[in-house]
Amino acid sequence: MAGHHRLAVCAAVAVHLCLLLSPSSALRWLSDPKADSTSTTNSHGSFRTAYHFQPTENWQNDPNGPMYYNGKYHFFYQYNPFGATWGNGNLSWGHSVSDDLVNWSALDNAMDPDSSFDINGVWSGSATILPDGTPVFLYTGIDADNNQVQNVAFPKNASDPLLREWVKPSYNPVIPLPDDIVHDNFRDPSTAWRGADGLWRVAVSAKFKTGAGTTLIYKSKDFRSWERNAEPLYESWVAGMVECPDLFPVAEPGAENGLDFASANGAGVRYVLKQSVMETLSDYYVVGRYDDASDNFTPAEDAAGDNDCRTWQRFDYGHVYASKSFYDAGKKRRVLWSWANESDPEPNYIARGWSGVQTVPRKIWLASDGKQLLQWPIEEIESLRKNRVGLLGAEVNAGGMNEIIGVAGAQADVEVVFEIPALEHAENLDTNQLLDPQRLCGEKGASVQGGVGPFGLLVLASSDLQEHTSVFFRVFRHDGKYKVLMCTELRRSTTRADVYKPPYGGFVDIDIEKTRSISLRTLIDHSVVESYGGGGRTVITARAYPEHAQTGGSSHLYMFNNGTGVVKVSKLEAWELKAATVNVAGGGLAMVGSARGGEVY
Ligand code: DQQ
Repeated sequence: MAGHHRLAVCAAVAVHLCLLLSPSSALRWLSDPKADSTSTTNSHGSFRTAYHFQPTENWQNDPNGPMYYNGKYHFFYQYNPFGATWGNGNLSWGHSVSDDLVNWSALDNAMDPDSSFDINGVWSGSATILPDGTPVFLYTGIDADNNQVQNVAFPKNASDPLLREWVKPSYNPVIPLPDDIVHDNFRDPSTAWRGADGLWRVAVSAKFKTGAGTTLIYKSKDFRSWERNAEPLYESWVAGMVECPDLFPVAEPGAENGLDFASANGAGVRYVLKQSVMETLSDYYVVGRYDDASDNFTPAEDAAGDNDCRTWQRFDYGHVYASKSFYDAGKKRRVLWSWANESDPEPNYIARGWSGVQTVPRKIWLASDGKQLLQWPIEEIESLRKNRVGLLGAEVNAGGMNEIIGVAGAQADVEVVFEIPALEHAENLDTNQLLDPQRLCGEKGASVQGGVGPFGLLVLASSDLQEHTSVFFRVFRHDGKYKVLMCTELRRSTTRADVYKPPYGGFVDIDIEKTRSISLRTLIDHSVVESYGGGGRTVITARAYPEHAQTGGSSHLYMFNNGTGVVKVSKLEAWELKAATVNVAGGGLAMVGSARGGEVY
């Protein structure tokens, strides 16, 4: 009760998160004797990321054609070589290569808008590895009449390990605009796959002139002549235009290995269909069955019954879009990329000279319940860890906050496991509140005292705590069961008023009554806060622009608990992360011979 009172008084006077400080001496920190003191300094400005993928400068958006080819990873992306906005140039495909998905070397653009069938833009598409090992691109071109058409491109020299040059045959487009499709809503071919009949299939997003959003299937034997199926793979009258479809098989529930279409066989194989919904700028996926005889996809659960993909699950409840996965034949896993746009005003990023990052590549696999995907940062990210601090058994008292000292908070990786000794204080939740977790996170932010939680991390915090981004859980009771909410709240992330600072939230599908604990991993990278709750069941990526970072202040990291009961911390490990070599001048792979202007290796 005393804690409750002090918080209430505090809330009346404070302008920032109002939590009571408990002495950090309650915690026992273990420093890694191998601690590395090399600099993590980010030399590109305070919001520029140090280990998330970015081109050297300018605008990027969707991930395109990621692939593993002859021992190297290739990443292509929607790129405007002429500036930091999407709209002041016709888009190209940027291109970088990597040995480890962490350190990247920039190459010349793979494709520029230089042909009649893509003169107004080389838009999104995918790579497919043919049975002889050669890669091929299918992509959308905006043609001279501003129609969207689908084109093909091949490597000029498939024995070049860097696949520097790509050839677009003059017979493009291979799939012209159909009569029944809206001219500027026909795009984003998926990775192609081969059915038992030996024909290739590709999924393409479209909007019928009648109004329905759809995903069409085209079939081909040679990647040149394509014929459309009468039945779409997906169609909805309510979800609007869907973009960037991704269809892929997953291994049996709980198995972490990935599958590609060639290795997925048998009636029991489950597939995932992902759609990017233009109206909400969010990605949704569902697990289901795909039959390559009829090219039908049936969601395992279709609660709404009208194919409304907005009712499916989210890869990420934060600020990401247009994700694309690929099968990594090197490590036999499926890896997901997603674009995280800026969320401050355009003049700001024009002034910075760059816009858009990619989330850390994530391994994805089917959870043991068979219903949802689990996501985890690829293990290679751990090669950047240095200066570990660890914590042996601690408690964060009601109203408590403890600083995690010993790591630079602007470039960090934090893993923490919270144990919840008692659940009886959980707040009640009504059915309406269940429907909108984002709104719930806004109403019940970190500063609103709860029963069980909110507890979690404050990251990118200024010394005076005026600025902080909170990542936290809150446990509710609904209908005799417990529900765990995960939030990332940006209201106090910066004192600047011109930034989009929403709350983000999703429920975590765990039985907290049974586990009595929940994990949180947060990757912090200057303007990115990427958090994995419940072992990767719920993921939230947010962009933050703390002013203190611009004025030379350091960023701090805290654990907090603003519930009425104690929360135990059974494990905490935090690392500073070194800067990766991401398309920086002078930092490329030794064998990269030619590169974009100004980046000579
Ligand atoms: N971005 C691309 C389109 C795609 C959209 C254009 C999704 O191909 O539909 O940059 O962000």
